[in-house]
Amino acid sequence: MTMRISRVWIPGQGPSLGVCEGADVRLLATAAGGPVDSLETLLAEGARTGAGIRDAVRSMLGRGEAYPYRDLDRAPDSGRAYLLAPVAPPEVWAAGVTYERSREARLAETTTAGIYDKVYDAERPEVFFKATASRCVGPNAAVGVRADSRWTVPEAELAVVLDGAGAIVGYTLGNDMSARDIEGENPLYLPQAKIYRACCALGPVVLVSDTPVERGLTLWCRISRGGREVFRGEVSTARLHRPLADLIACLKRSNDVPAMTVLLTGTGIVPPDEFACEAGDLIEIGADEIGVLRNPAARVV
Ligand code: DO4
Ligand code: MG
Repeated sequence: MTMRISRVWIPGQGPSLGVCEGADVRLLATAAGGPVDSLETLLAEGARTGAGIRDAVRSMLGRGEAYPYRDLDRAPDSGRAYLLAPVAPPEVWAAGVTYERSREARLAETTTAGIYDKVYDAERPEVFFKATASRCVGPNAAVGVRADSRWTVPEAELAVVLDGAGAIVGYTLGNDMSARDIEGENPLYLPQAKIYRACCALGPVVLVSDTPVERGLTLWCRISRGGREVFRGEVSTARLHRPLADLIACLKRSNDVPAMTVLLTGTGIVPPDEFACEAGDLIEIGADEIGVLRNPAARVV
């Protein structure tokens, strides 16, 4: 059984969690009628009762107001209700070169032959620090293209939300915006290619599931310019070259994982080498089970 949990900005109140029910999002409310403001609060409630996150949700449904999802899926405006990133992660980490397509793309951009081939098959995966909550944006907010990059692309990725023990709380979609020119010039520039203002988009919801879903999703990415599609690609997560459990285990090696850490699992969709993202492009990343994460791109200085 699955459940899709969103986080909604409510004017005059602040963030509130909601659950997708058909075409609506129903807000969760405590017994006292107050909002449930984060996934962390929900997790703590599930742990307190011992019943888990889904039973915690069930006990909080029925009291909250319902909003049509399509009315929430709009650009942030504090005067109206809208979708926030479903989680505010203290840390976002990302795995790299986990799909054959990503390996190919890195080989094309790099001046340092050999490193991407080696990491694809090595025992140790590439896992790097990507972002903090302050550098992440939610649905419909602008995602960043560095002012000093001429070749930036979105990377559509399955993202997992982890608890403090590193167990999977749920799944969402992530955009690991990447400056291919900066990364390609010298691998030591990877942090600059990857970490900057609005470098990561997350959402639209967190999928909570009884069973692992990470091998059975089809992720797609569409980029439109001036209302016209300029790129579309898709990949099955079955093509992920490493078990997700191995990526999480690597992240946890000699490292504490704060609750609500997000791990991006790498991209299997890369636009052709001649494509560079421009301000105003609309980037959509989707999976049937999770929804569509839609963000315009903007230059960040
Ligand atoms: O080594 C570069 C980053 C790779 C990456 O982000 C990916 O494969 O998704
Ligand atoms: Mg990536």
